[in-house]
Amino acid sequence: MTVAAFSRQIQPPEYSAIAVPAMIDMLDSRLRWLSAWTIHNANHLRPSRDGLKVGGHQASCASMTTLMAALYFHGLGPNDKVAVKPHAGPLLHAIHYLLGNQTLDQLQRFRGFGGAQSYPSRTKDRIPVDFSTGSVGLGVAVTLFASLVQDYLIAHGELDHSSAGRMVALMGDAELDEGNIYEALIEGYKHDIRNCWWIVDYNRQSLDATTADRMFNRFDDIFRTCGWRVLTLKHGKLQKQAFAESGGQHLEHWIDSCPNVDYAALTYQGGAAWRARLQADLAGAPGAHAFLARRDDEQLAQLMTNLGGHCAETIMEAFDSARDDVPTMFITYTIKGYGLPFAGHKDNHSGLMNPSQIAALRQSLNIAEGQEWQPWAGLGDNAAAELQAFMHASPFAATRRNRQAAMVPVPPIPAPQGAEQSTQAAFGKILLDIAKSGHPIASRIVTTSPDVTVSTNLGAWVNQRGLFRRQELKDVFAGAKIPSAQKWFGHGAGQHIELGIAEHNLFLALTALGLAAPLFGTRLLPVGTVYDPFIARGLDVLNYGCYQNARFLLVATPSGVTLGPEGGAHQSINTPLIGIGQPGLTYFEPAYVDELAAIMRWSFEHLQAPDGGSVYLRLTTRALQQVEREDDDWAVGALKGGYWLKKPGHGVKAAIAFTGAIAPEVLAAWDALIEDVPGLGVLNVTSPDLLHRGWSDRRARRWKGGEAAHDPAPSHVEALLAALPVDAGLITVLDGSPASLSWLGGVRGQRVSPLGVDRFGQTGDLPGLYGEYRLDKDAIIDAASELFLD
Ligand SMILES: Cc1ncc(C[n+]2csc(CCOP(=O)(O)OP(=O)(O)O)c2C)c(N)n1
Ligand SMILES: [Mg+2]
Repeated sequence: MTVAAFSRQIQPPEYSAIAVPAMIDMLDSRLRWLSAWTIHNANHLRPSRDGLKVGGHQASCASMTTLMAALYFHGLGPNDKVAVKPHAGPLLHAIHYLLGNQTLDQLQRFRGFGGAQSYPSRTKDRIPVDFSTGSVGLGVAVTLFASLVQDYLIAHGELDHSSAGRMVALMGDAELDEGNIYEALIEGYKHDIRNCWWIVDYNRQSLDATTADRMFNRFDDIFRTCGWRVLTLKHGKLQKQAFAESGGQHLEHWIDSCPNVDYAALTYQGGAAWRARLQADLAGAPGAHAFLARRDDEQLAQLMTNLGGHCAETIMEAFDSARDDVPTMFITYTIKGYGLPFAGHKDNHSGLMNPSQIAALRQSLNIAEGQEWQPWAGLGDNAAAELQAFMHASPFAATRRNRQAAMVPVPPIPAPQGAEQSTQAAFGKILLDIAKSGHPIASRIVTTSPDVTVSTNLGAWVNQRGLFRRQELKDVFAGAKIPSAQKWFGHGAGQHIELGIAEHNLFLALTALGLAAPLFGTRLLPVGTVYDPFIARGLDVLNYGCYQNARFLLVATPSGVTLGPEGGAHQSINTPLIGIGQPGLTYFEPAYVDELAAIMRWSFEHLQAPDGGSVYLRLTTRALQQVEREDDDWAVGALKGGYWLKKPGHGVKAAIAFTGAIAPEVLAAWDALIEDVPGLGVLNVTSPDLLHRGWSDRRARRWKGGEAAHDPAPSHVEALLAALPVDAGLITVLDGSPASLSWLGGVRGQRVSPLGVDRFGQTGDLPGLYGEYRLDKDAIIDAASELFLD
């Protein structure tokens, strides 16, 4: 079914005696009440064990009730997905509560342990949530990338056209200040995205204050420039009718030129203040005096706050006028705190109604005391039944949200051959081999990179698999027979999504691609490459993707001061700590390419496992002499986080634990030390992250009960270090923050000499830099001596 076809399908049901806008209005009040009451209960009624403020955003909810009622029960088609403005989370819970998908217990525990989350969460909430939100801007932009993923799946024959939906973001106006919105907009234009709606709750307030007027018309320009249709819903029907009255045209002009802050303050002050101000400003305007005199204060206040975003008919008409696939931004003017006593007040972002204010709201909605949680309280029986039927007849109510996707089998991945290789080059070769293999996994891998495709060694894969473009893109250089190693042309079957240089977009694309299974029912194996230091640029988005359990392989390369001549601006230092500290992401840093091949195979399975997650590989351009393996014992350990590259001797006094590219320095130091320290062991830590997690997990399990509670098996790092006497010292070393490995001493209480980088790098060759930053053979020998001197 096309988008246009299903829009016809979702016309209001015929049976109802109540017109749809009136249904939306009833829902609007229900949502305003339930969201306010849920927050009130959490703050004022539920016993507090810690005295902490609970919080919640009654005003942010109140400005969106009409919009959400109209969107969910008139706007949405069966395949549409929505990112809800974080602070409107209680509205989403209320909608599901009315539909019977959310329990009273969850609402009563809103913001409490095990209860409904403060901001919609795919993983923590018990209702279906399409996209988590919380960090403003990201939930908006991810919908754009989700529409790109949908197009990718359609073009690859993985999703039928008829199953296409619209990716919708309900956003606060302050989210328009986030730079990631514009980065996404630019990328979206390049990729000709479609089927995306961004609906702005234009309440002209952020957290701190009323927002500045100057940007007002500029947003339209920016979006239109990027190929979007912009629909501005400034006035509701009441206002439009009033403008047509004699004298009403002056009011329209006055509203258009009224500064945001004045409008907000007058809204808060109410009818008498509106009258006084309008009488003063419109004095002498023909017909204006009579126009105002025809309304009492209450009617005047109602008229002045009848903005587009609070008028069901206006919103429904706007939705209906945008049912093609053109990306559309709706600027819907609203009042923050609409219908609540602090409407319009500049400080209302975290404002909470006090008990007498909520009681007044309850009474105004005809809700009897004690009936506060009753879903249809305040409505007559017939109206309640009709409203319920109306809601259940909507495509949204019938939609199953999370989809299941079949697993993609992962073949063995052989290690690239060669005596000297870097992990980065080997990564490129492995992907090339997969591309050529024709194995089913090859068609599920989709790669992406923010303008570092070539320099992270993805070029050969792209030569094989092409760029993804909905419209064909010729390789002009190849056509003109100009020699180039990159033969890139774009087409629907292409498997590399080339991004401009914006790391936010990389992580948003990975997030959307990594949610293909639950969102679209088709599994993709996304691989994104980036320079390791620039992970920091997209860090919040990386966290965002992991938080909602998106599955992707992040390959960050080159890394560390090993990058030599590129200098300090490109040399990553703290990324191993990010790898250790980021939940939902397993960090590996292999030294040798056979480890890399095994880790990549493991990763493709981990990306698909129900209890799996995403993976981060920290790679290097430094070519290392590969080691001769005597057996395959290393392989199991490498996938658990480490193995003894040189087994420690009995009763040995020390061992070196290292990670990654400085393996040659470690082995040279071992050669130099072995006579003085017989049996010196070398522990190759392929994943400081897995070792640390396993260690702390085991400790937690002992105390948290469960099957293994009485005798949890030792973690991998405990088993590894058990090969050493407790009084043996450890030299830890990696090209990164020394804290990434120095904790190893805590596992069994061993002394540690930590080496690593904790100052900014600089340009240089490896001997120069390794000497300066104490990563060379001599530093390792000195660190060993330090252990014995102590
Ligand atoms: C990245 C990020 N920075 C800061 C915040 C804190 N914060 C929460 S809401 C908000 C302002 C929201 O204003 P707006 O988007 O207009 O929403 P509304 O007025 O509808 O509440 C801010 C700054 C956040 N959630 N995310
Ligand atoms: Mg706002």
